[in-house]
Amino acid sequence: MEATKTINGFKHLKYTAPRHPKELMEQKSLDFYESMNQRRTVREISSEPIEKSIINRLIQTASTAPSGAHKQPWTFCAISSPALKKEIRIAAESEEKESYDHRMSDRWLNDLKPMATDWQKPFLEDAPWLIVVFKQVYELENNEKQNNYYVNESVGIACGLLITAIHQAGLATLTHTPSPMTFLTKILDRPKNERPFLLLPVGYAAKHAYVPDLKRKLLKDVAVYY
Ligand code: IYR
Repeated sequence: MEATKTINGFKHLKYTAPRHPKELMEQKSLDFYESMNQRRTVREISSEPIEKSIINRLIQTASTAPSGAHKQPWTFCAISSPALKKEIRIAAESEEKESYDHRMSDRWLNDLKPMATDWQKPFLEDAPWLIVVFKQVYELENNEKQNNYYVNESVGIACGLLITAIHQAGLATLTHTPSPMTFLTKILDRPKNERPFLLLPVGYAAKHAYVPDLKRKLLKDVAVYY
């Protein structure tokens, strides 16, 4: 079989998926599930430094995500500057205080009680790195706006891979979505085609970190077989 072929004038490469014997597949899928089942949203992050080379690789992993028409409509802003982290914390806490005090419904506040969250976000300064993920809603082609495809799905999948990569590196994160989060566009000086999508502080879990005693839904409650 040829190593390459041409379709619509584009080169395609022969693909060989890595294939495992059945028992190894059983073992690897079980091991990976058990490892991922240990992932927890951690709100207390240690200030212990993390090498930039690690952050680079986590972002490279996230950027392997599939995306609509392979547009890869994402930008990962990695912030370690204490001054910028402080600026982000001040802006986020100001929005969060308004949300907790006035914008969120009683039902919402009640649903958050098990998570023990409030408007204060010390992890935005404690974490050695903040990764702010932006989605690129359109591209500029010859000065014309061209919308990207399935942007939320694509960037959501990339964030899933990022969270997975962070966990498997032995680090902790949480999905932080201050609302509204337009202040991030300004502080990070992002171009007009980008919108903030998710903010992930990255670091070691603090030694004193506690997480709520949450239970995950069982397979029978999340899967339907036909
Ligand atoms: N964005 C707020 C509130 C919040 C909302 C949900 I839904 C959560 O699962 C957790 C928090 C905050 O970060 O505190």
